[in-house]
Formats: sequence, C-alpha cells, structure tokens
Amino acid sequence: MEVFLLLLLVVFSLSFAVYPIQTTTGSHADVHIVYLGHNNGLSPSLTSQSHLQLLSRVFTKPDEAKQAILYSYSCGFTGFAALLNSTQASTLSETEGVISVFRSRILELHTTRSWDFMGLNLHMQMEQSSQMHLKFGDDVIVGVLDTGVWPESESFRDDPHYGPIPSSWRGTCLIGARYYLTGIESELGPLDTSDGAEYRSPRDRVGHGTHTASTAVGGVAPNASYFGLGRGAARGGAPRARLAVYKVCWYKDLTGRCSDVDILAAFDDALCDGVHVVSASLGSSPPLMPLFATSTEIGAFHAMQRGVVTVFSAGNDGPDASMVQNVSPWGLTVAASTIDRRFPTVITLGNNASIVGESFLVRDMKKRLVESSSVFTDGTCAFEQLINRTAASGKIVLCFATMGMVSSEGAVLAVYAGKGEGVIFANTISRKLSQDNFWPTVHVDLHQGTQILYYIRATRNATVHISPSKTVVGKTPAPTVAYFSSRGPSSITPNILKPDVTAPGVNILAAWPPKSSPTVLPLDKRSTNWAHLRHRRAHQVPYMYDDTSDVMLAGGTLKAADAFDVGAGHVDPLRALDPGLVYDAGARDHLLFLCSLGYTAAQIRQMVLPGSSLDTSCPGGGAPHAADLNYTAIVLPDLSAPVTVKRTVTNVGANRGAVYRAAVASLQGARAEVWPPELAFSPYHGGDTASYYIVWSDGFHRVRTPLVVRVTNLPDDGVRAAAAAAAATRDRDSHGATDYLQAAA
Ligand SMILES: *[C@@H]1O[C@H](CO)[C@@H](O)[C@H](O)[C@H]1NC(C)=O
Ligand SMILES: *[C@@H]1O[C@H](CO)[C@@H](O)[C@H](O)[C@H]1NC(C)=O
Ligand SMILES: *[C@@H]1O[C@H](CO)[C@@H](O)[C@H](O)[C@H]1NC(C)=O
Ligand SMILES: *[C@@H]1O[C@H](CO)[C@@H](O)[C@H](O)[C@H]1NC(C)=O
Ligand SMILES: *[C@@H]1O[C@H](CO)[C@@H](O)[C@H](O)[C@H]1NC(C)=O
Ligand SMILES: CC(=O)N[C@H]1CO[C@H](CO)[C@@H](O)[C@@H]1O
Repeated sequence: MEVFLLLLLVVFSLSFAVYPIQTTTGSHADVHIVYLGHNNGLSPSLTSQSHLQLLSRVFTKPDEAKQAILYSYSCGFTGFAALLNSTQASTLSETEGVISVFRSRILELHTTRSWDFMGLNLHMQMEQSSQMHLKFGDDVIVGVLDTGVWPESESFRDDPHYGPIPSSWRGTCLIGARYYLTGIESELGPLDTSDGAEYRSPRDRVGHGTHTASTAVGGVAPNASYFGLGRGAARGGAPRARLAVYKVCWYKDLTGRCSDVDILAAFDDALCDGVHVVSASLGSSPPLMPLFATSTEIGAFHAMQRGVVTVFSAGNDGPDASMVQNVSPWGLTVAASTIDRRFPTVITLGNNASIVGESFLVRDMKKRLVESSSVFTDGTCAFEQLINRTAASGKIVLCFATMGMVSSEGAVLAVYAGKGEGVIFANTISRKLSQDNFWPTVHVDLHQGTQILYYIRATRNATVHISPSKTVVGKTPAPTVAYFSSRGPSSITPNILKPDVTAPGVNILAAWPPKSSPTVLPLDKRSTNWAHLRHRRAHQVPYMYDDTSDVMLAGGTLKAADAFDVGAGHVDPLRALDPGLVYDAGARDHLLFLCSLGYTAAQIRQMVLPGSSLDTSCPGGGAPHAADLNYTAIVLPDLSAPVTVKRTVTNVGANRGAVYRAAVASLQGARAEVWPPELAFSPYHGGDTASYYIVWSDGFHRVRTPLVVRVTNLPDDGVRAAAAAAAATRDRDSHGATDYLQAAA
C-alpha cells in the first residue's frame, strides 16, 4: 500500500512537471553538445577523428576524451556530444571553429476523423487523386522523432499497392526504425526495462510515437474505435507515405522524456537517410535557449538547407502569451485545435434533471453522488486532502477545478485513492475538455457543475445515473484552438510569428500499442489498439498550408482567435495544392536572418552546405532587420515610428498573367499601407518573381498575411498591442478581404 501511495504522489506532481535547466557548477561533468556547423565533406570516420582531436585538447590523456564522447555527429552536420566539466566547456566554446557549446537538456514530449474534417475525405481523395496529382504521399518519407512505434499495428500493415522504395532512401530499412538512448541514460541513469517497462529497441512503450506516426502516415484501418467510441476508419493524412521511426523519447517517471543529444543524433541520421519531412512533437518550456543551443533548431536548420521540412508542435503551455516553443523561421510550428467530434454523456440526477457532459464512458453507472467537501478537507480534490482512505467508497464525487486549482488527472487519482467509483469534473467552459481519464470521469462546465452542486445540497441522499457516452460528429462549432495550445509571440524571435498554423490536436483517434494502457499510468489496466490522445498531441502534416475563412475561437478565452493563437490559420491540405502566391525564402534569406541575430559571417559560412555558391556575407552597414525575412507573416513587436517592411511574393498559380490586388485591414492605433496596391504578373517578364513592398493579394485566390503590430509610443504608458490578421487563403467567392481586427492588451 505504501508503495502505491508514493506512486500516486509522483503522478500528482507530474501535472505541474517542469524540468528546470540545470546549470553547470564545479568539477562535475555534464552532458554537453559541441556544435561545429555543416559537415565539410569529410567521411564520417575522418569527421569523428577530428572530433576526438578537438576534444583531446581539454583532457590530459587521449583515452579520457574517448571515454567522454557520447556521439559524434558526422553526417547531416558536424559536432559531438560529450561529458564535460565547466572549464572544459568554456575552453571549447572559445576554440576557433566552434559555433556553440551547450548543456544538453531533457525535453518533454508534447503529447480519425481529423483528416476528413480538414477536407481530405478518403473517397473524394480517391476520385480526385489522378486529376490533382495526389499520390497519398507514395514517394514521401516522413521521419518521426518520438517514442518509437508499435509496428504490428493495423495502421502500418504493408500495402500491396505500394510502389518501390523511393530511390532517395539511404536508411536501414522501411519501415526504417532506429533508437537513441545514450543521452537519456547518461543524464537520467539506466532505463528500467524489466517486465516490459521499456524496450531497448524502436518498439514503443509510451504510445505517443505510434499515435503520431499513424496520424501522419498510417494506412486505412477500417472499423477502428476506442472501446467502441468514435468508430470509423482510422488513417493518416498521407496514408501511403513511408515511415522512418527515430525513437528519442523514453518512458521515464511516468512520462516520455527525451535528451537533446539523442535528438540531435536522430536528426543527423534522418538527414542522411533521406527523409523528406521530419516530425517532432517535443520541446522545452520557456525560457527558450538560443537557436543554435537547441538540438531541434540545429537539426531543423540543416534540414531546411536540404529542402527537408521540419514540423514541430507549439507546446502545451497555453493559453498564456509567449509560451510557444520551437520558434525558428526554418521550422513549421503547429498549434492544436479541436475537431467537430464530441462524446456527449447524459447525467441524470436523482430528481430526474439531466445534464449533458462529455466522457469516454462505455458502461452505465448508477451511484450515490457527493460533493467534494464530504470526501476532501476543504473540498479540494487532491490526494493530500483525502479525509481517509475510504472516504469516497462507492460514490461518485463532484469536483471543481476551481477549488484548489486541481487538474482532472489529479482529481481522478485522488478519488480513486479514496475508493470512489467515478468523478464529475467541472471546469470553466473554455477549459472543459473531454479527455480520457482511466477512471470514469464526466467533464461538465461550471454552470452545469453548479447545478449539480445545488442538487446535492438540496437532497439528503443524492444519486446519479450516468449513461454510456455517444459519438456525435459535425454538431459542434469547430475548429477552436485548444486552450492548452501554446501561444505566441515568440519569446526569443519576436519578429517571427509563431505558431505558424493550426491543425486538429484534440481527441484524435489513432493507433496505440496494445501493451500500454491509454493513459500510460500503471494503475490503468485497460488495453486498446486505438486511442484518443489527450493533451500531449502532435501534428505532422505532410501536405499542408495555411487557410482559414471563419473566425476561430481561442480556447481558454472564449474570444476570437488572433494570430498569436493560430498563426495564419487552420490548415487546408487541398487548397494548399494551389495557393496562388507564396512567400518564398531560401537559404540566403535565412542567413540574412542569422546576420540580424548577430551571427558573424565566419560562423554562418561554417553552417552552410560546403561548396554551395551561397553568399554567406552579412551586408555591411548594419545587419538587415529580422522583420525583413521573407516570412509569411509580419510581426512588428515595438513599433514607435513609421517602418517599411519588404516582402517578395512568387506567383505559383496556373495563370502566369494573374493580377492581384491588395487589401489591408486597418489596425487600431496604427495605419498600414500596401504598395503597390496591384501586382500584375507577366508571362513575358522572364521569371515570375516580383519584388515589391508588403503585398496582400486578392482575386481568384486569397493570400492572407498575418500582420501583427505592437505599438510602443502610446500615451497610456503601458504597451498596447494591436493585432490584425489579413489572410493567406484563396477564396473563390470572396472579393475583398473579410479580415478581422483584434486589439489585444
Ligand atoms: C575539468 O577537467 C579537467 C581535465 O580533467 C581538469 O583539468 C579541470 O581541473 C577540471 N575543471 C574543474 C572545474 O574541475
Ligand atoms: C466492427 O467491430 C465490432 C467489434 O469491435 C464488430 O462488432 C462489428 O461487427 C464490426 N463492424 C464491421 C462493419 O466490421
Ligand atoms: C423520475 O422519473 C421516474 C420515471 O420516469 C419516476 O418514476 C420518478 O418518480 C421520477 N422521480 C422524481 C423525483 O421526479
Ligand atoms: C472515512 O470518511 C467517510 C466520509 O467522511 C466516513 O463516512 C467514514 O466513516 C470514514 N471512515 C473511517 C474509517 O474513518
Ligand atoms: C441512499 O441511496 C442508496 C443508493 O440509491 C440506497 O442504497 C440507500 O438506502 C439510500 N439511503 C437512504 C438513507 O435513503
Ligand atoms: C526566395 C525569395 O524570393 N527570396 C526573397 C525574399 O524577400 C527578399 C526581400 O524581402 C528578397 O530579397 C529575396 O530574394
């Protein structure tokens, strides 16, 4: 019993888990990454030798250097991971040719109908595929950096209609699968592999990797359901894309944790294996480290140079501002939205009043109902407040998130520990989320919860009858941004709008390892081949671009979403096939951005592909402004005088002679003008790139560019933010932008 209780306490602290950045002190050796830039064309073995030579300079004996080195990154880029003390780290960082030396950190994992919801209807897709050149991703290799995969899942069955393995593939096998644990074991000690607690292989223990991989590229699995709920065909967005699995996150302390050095090793391999898309749903909460002191950003930077897209999740730290993670301009950061599928669950009180909550309940329950204060001292549904170990025996307990600020996970475990039968969990309507809590839990809003509370107080012997949940599709306003989705602006690169776009991230039905319970809690004895992932969601969308026509709601606030909630808007994979205009940015554009961050030409030269004819110089007379990167959004975080921001658009539409007109929504407290107001593309112009000032375009396609301005010279002394979003979409019926404005304080 004591062991069990300890375990519960660990779980409680998890809901607030933050992994602090440890600072290096004294003689103790910590895991560091020494980043050296682009691989200069040497063979991997020669590169590794050069790493050892460099490392030997800070050790007295060569053998010590050999022992200290953990990884030699030699393929996608160059650098190494090693155990270093603080003097060694600072000596190396001053050595010529070293771009950055940083302490490795432990990152957190960001934990079926969604593709149809986004317009990628399976049948429609089949019909239109030839005409739209959709090949379901047949020639695309998606590299997923996550917790591994459960390869026997129905989503990963071999499809006899697959073409041959893409010739660009240079990895081990398809499904390619590799695993990396040197870093995590060096930092957190040996993994527990007893009794299937973890597998020292690419096999997935946590479930997250299987879920994200099948969400992206899983084949069609008919009749999938989560204990009978949400029944339908489960499939990925690009069901024929190839999957390459890089297991970097491991089951540790009841969650998935990943080390910087392992992540960088996976990027190194993935780039050499020839993946086309990298998906990584992991990160670390602010404070964010510099871009070149972060494994994910270094990896994504080298991926960008090879034309490989890296798709990150924005994080789960919403809805407060500036908590977004993975903020470099060369990665695509995706916010999480809800979809139009709900699981209504009818609660009938003893007085016959009924209330519709949400749950994943598969059986009928009739029990006594009590309020939290009869089970917990002061009514806080937390383990420490339990009156005694049987206080909830045989009862369903009504808990309020607002009493003691508890999470539903915490409340469920506390009621479970008090021998209860289930929980009705009331939270503010914006934060209410139907999420699977291994124990019967019905989620209601504060209004409903209060009604239930009044019933309990007015009755001597309150009872409740909870009916099994139903699956309802298409009846709810969606998408809305999930309240937990991390919001912008970026805390280190404020001119780069993050998140970039939004995609479904709540209650997605996808494959699950049958050996792991859907909550991964040791108490949860259920087994399933399919699961709805809750908070820690990931997004990998091989075909995607931005689109939105309707105002989205910002979860957690009940306000219309602004650009810091959703970026350019909700993805529309079909429309992305014909965007009309694009903001193109090549390696040179990103190098100029690096100049603006203060990197020297010598450092930049070292970071780019050797032998490329790329101009690596920083322009004399002051670095370009970070706002001038040809990014799809414009953010001016401290506007105090008129500025001109330049963008270059490229016409990629079928009509080479298209004419686009600009429309810009006026900003509150600021004025914006677009020049020229009209762009005419000429087929005789030799190339179809036109370089002008800021352009919003309109016509057959609607190209929407978020514009966010923060004005800093207003008399009210505080900083008032005015945000406007104009639109990157195409909309055949619309003449003129239907853009909205929002002032956010
Ligand atoms: C770090 O290690 C080196 C080589 O072993 C040693 O010379 C140095 O004194 C150590 N520094 C600290 C702060 O312990
Ligand atoms: C789907 O699976 C359920 C059992 O999970 C079964 O009862 C049902 O007949 C199946 N439906 C189809 C169409 O195969
Ligand atoms: C609730 O409804 C049931 C059947 O519909 C009825 O038998 C019962 O008396 C009702 N109870 C109350 C408190 O109205
Ligand atoms: C535990 O608490 C419940 C609820 O307050 C009470 O009914 C029960 O008698 C208590 N049991 C013990 C052993 O104190
Ligand atoms: C209260 O309700 C429970 C369950 O419906 C029942 O077993 C019990 O006898 C009731 N107690 C009183 C005092 O009415
Ligand atoms: C690839 C591309 O079109 N890059 C352009 C981005 O925009 C800048 C101006 O802001 C141009 O100089 C680049 O050529």
